Amino acid sequence: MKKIWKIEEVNMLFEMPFLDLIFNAQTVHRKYFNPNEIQISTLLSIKTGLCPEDCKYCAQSSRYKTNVKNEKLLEISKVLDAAKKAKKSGSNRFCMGAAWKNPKERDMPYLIKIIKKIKDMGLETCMTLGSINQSQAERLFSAGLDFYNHNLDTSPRFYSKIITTRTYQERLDTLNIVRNSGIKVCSGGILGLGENLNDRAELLIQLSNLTKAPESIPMNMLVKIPGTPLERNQNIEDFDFIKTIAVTRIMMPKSYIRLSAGRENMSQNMQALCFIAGANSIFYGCKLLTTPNPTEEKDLKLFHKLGLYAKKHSIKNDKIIHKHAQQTKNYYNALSK
Ligand code: SAM
Ligand code: DTB
Ligand code: SF4
Repeated sequence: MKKIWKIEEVNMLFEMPFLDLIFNAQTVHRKYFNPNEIQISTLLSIKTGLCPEDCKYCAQSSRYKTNVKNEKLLEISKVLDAAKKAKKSGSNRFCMGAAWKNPKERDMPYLIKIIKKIKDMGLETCMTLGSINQSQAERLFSAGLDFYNHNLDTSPRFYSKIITTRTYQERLDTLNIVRNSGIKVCSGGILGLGENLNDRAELLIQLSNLTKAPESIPMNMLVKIPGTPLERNQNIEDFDFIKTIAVTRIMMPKSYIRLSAGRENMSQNMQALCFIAGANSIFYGCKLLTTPNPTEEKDLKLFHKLGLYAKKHSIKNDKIIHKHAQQTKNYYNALSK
């Protein structure tokens, strides 16, 4: 039976000595996952800027004067070129984001076409388009959409300090619609918004208490965007971020946890600790939606140092990762005998 987490239990996890918490999280992680395998996704912004929403962290909200160059819906050929490149570099999922409150009916044929074409390339597909209705979700699912990303971002209490143009309930409704349509759910949050420990615990409770926990949980560290109200926020402590990953792993043992925005400002040691705490997915490629991400070369070097390899990696020509994948797979198979 599904465990319903209470706030006191989650707070107890956060209060555990760091090493005990990490050990527990890694133990849980090994029950369900190969600890050396990382799922990698590539992101592309298919419609950038001029978003009517007021998310205080976002470079793309029309309310703030940021350095983002606004762009119309990207041409289909450009989206497909980016997907081909992502596949070639070893990603197994292509995630597309649009700065919308919700997709309009006139956008549906475009979205359906790119999903079909990208699926034909043998890639998994993910989209994040804001709120969607049941009929849209069903059509995206029929086209082959594997995942829909819509983050709860933070606790219900703190949410209204960050976003006023979309309610928390609307987010929960969208997640429900996505779940019922058959599309897999990708939902997580951002740390460093100014939330307290209780807010982090409440966010994880909301995620784990959904009808079914999200298959994919992106954990973002705030990227401070000049011009947004949060540009001068205090940094979150590395250990607090790592602890949140560990608690997420314990509460949602079967979900992929993605180390998402913010890796550009994380040391390799910090990222390694996040993997030990149970993170097993990253965004791969030098750009997120509008901000920089570590280069593929830098990430491959990190993978090599840690003996990690990409899930269902399709990098046939990359000798480093291919050889290493085989070695780590053999090692893992030997261990689990
Ligand atoms: N417009 C769509 C939406 O909000 O659902 C999709 C794109 S939106 C950029 C996806 C998520 O990225 C947000 O919910 C937030 O969690 C994360 N995000 C956006 N800007 C960020 C920033 N500056 N730092 C960290 N995470 C960010
Ligand atoms: C998610 O949770 N993080 C990604 C993805 N879902 C769409 C977006 C991160 C955006 C970081 C800021 C930017 O590049 O504009
Ligand atoms: Fe718009 Fe999404 Fe940015 Fe919010 S996070 S302002 S909805 S693009």
